[in-house]
Amino acid sequence: MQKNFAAEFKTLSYVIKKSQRILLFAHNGPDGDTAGSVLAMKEYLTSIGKIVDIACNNPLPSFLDSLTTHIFEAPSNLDLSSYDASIACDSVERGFQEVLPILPKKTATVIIDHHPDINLSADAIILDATSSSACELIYEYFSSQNIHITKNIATYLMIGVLSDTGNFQHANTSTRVLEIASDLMKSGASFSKIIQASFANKKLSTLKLWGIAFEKAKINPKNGLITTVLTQQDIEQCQATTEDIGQVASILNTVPGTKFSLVLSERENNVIKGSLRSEQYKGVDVSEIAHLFGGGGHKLASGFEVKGQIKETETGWEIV
Ligand SMILES: [Mn+2]
Repeated sequence: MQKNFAAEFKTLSYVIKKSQRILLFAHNGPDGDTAGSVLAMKEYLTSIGKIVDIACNNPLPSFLDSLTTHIFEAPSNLDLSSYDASIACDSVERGFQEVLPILPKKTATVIIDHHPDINLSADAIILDATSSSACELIYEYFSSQNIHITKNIATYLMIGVLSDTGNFQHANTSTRVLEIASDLMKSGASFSKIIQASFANKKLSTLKLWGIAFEKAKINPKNGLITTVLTQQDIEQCQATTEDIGQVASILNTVPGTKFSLVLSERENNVIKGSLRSEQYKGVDVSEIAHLFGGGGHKLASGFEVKGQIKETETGWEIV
């Protein structure tokens, strides 16, 4: 974290103090960072007597089943007018923008994010694109307020840090990230349990889907792009889910001689998701490509969505 959030942290602390009912929001297609963030927040807020719900348009990712008993509720199942405060954590433009206008004026709103180019307004915005994860920012908040980090909180924050740094492999693994991880381990976060649940726990359906993705991968020697596609049919054929696609772009990006990776995958409602990855030493800013397609993200990890379907041809594929 490079910014000084003393004022925003003070506002967040005040909002929490004055609120009885708090709504946490996790982004669509929840990953380890958004989930770890809202779970850590829920654990803390509940411990100080608040009534807390977690809203998300999708259920808790199944890889977290062994690490938590909390659940995610669909926003439509909650009385959105009943909360004193709402805190959205990570990639807030994936879902929270739909909830914000529905919340009553009395509801205080807070955004905690590490994605650049966020265009939502809220009563407090804690946004730092140099942070590895939303969980890193929440850790900084807890430590600024001398909030005790329990074993569960430590585990949840560690899930986000590990998830967004690719187990300390990506360029966002700063010395601060390692200090935080060390402190979280001292507080009882089980590194091996998280790795086992989230990274080392690959179902056969996931591996089969990866097999299809790797089989189809192509390298463009002109620009160093390694790319592949996954259709809805591929996903169904392996009895996999869209959750299983998450790591494909990062793995392709490890192929020697490539500069960046792109995975195009068909989602529901005629949407194609593009996931882009690169590494610091490769010197490519993938967020520039994501911007061309109306998406966004970081220099080394970005995404976009376009309408259409993937049509596979003899020479490759096209979007129709
Ligand atoms: Mn994140």
